[in-house]
Amino acid sequence: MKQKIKSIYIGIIVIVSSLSCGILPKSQKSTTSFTVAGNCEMCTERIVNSLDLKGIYSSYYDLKSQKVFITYNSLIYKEEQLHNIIAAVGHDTEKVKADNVVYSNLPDCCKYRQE
Ligand SMILES: [Cu+2]
Repeated sequence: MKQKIKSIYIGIIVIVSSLSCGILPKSQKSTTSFTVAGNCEMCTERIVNSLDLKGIYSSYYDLKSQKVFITYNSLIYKEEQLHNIIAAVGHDTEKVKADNVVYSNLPDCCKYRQE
């Protein structure tokens, strides 16, 4: 009898630990921050809006320190993709440079590169 109860307990432990160890699909919440060039409030808005995507839970851009902070689902995005998303709207990141054509189309107040 005692042996039976013991094996039930072990069964429960195995089920619970396999659930939490990823046999079921799960969302993987990750946080990152990296340098992004910007110049004004419009840049802040543009950067944050570009990250308004499914699988990105929150984003914040600090103009003063030129840093972006992102909480995202790492099963959907790799960190490099986040760099590409921001560069695509015209802002250089520490890893990806924005396309010159996209950059030149930014309003003058947003031109952060030194000529
Ligand atoms: Cu701007």
